[in-house]
Amino acid sequence: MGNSKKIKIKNKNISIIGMGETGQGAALLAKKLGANVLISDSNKITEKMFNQKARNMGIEVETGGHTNKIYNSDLWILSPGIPSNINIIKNAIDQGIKIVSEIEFASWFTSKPIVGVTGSNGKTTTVNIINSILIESNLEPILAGNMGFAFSRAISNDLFECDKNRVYILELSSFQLENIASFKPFISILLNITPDHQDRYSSMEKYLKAKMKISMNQDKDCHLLYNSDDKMLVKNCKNLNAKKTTFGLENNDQNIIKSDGFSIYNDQKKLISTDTIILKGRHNLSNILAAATAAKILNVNDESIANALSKVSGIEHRLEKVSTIDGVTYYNDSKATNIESVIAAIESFTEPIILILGGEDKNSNFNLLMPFIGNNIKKIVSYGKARNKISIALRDAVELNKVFSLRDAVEECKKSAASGDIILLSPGCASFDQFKNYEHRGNEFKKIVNDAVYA
Ligand code: UMA
Ligand code: ADP
Repeated sequence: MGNSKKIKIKNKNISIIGMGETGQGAALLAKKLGANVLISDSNKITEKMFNQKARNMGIEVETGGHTNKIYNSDLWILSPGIPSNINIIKNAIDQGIKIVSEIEFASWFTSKPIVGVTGSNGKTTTVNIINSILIESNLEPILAGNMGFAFSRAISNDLFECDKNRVYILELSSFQLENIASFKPFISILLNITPDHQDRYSSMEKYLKAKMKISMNQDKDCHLLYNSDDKMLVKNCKNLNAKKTTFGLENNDQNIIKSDGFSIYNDQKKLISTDTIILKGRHNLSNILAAATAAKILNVNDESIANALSKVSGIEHRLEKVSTIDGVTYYNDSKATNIESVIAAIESFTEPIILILGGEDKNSNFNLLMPFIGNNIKKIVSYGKARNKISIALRDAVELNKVFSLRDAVEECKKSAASGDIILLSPGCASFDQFKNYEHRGNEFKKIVNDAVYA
């Protein structure tokens, strides 16, 4: 639970670094708590709505560069996109300024239970499933964190009046966990650990270390729920303090919620048949088992869990069916930004796939896709900054064409597509070389596909 009200920030000078969703949420919360707030961004940002609101509230805003004002501070709140090794952070540390992540900061001001979800893949899907289940129960969930709504904003909204049954469900990235100190979820969920963000972390150990911080303050009153199919997690969770529970498709005896692939069971009792669940794919079954187990820990009854699972559907940009044109079905999986999520996508289909990979490389190893190219990958089209690297890694295993843009990639796919095939955008890279973010890339893909319908 949080350190509610123990930390006084009234009249303290707080610098908030980064004016994205995180910085804005943190600035609003800090100001409501009576701090002197400066929000500073290295880029020129013309967020008129926020600028106006900030000015009205007495928040100082500087954009287009960090000035020395940022050092006139008792506390820094750091946005997750800002890596810890840059000069301004080194300077702040030298000057003895305390630096925390926004997740840590927000957690100081609540004592309500937090369910924190981290892992390399499946976080957004799992937090959404948990949210859907808790909505069916007597609990009052709020979803926040890496899914796009800052935890500070949620806490700020609840600051003066909070539902007594409030539960915060937080999607937590490794970036957000880097600078936590006392953050203590009631339930921590570790979904899986596979290579990701190798452009920010110099080793897999460093990435794993950031993820494992989710449980560092948990004691025997807290729960740690982890995937028993994931060897790295099994090894690293063994000696942690929290009460441990597992989930997984391999059905470890310790699991509370199990599945034989056909149904999901709570102990021996059947909760739901898997063919009535809209969310498809083995990876999603794993996410569902994690979410249902968390709900059991929160004492949600079986009926509420089954009701929610029968309704929960896919999330935009995650194996999202776009259209079927001339018998060819297009899927938008723009959020697949690492190799493991591409593998999950490939394994979700038995039909022939023409796969679009590419974008901005995160120092990933595309060779890891080799064993999964198997029978159903008919062709790969690589695009964007990473197109040459992908081509070098995979061109000996399958027909592969390189193009520059996403539009060219779709056109190239079409040349080889036959009725019954799937054209799948599951890029295995970040989007930032040609798009604002993965949503922008996914929306452009859908537009390109749908343009063809009306052409
Ligand atoms: N900036 C500075 N100084 C610097 C460097 C950057 O001021 O030296 C500024 C940038 O100009 C920018 C701001 O900092 O305006 C960026 O902050 P941010 O990247 O942390 O962006 P936010 O809008 O606050 O979004 C963050 C998460 N982004 C990242 O972790 C990169 C969002 O996750 C999250 O939804 C949001 O907080 C709310 O919690 C996005 C993401 O890509 C979706 N996450 C990664 C992922 O899912 O793989 C981890
Ligand atoms: P995250 O929030 O961790 O990025 P999402 O739920 O947004 O996860 O899914 C991101 C990508 O990973 C999508 O392509 C999705 O199909 C895939 N995915 C979801 N769950 C899993 C899982 N458990 N294992 C592997 N891939 C997954």
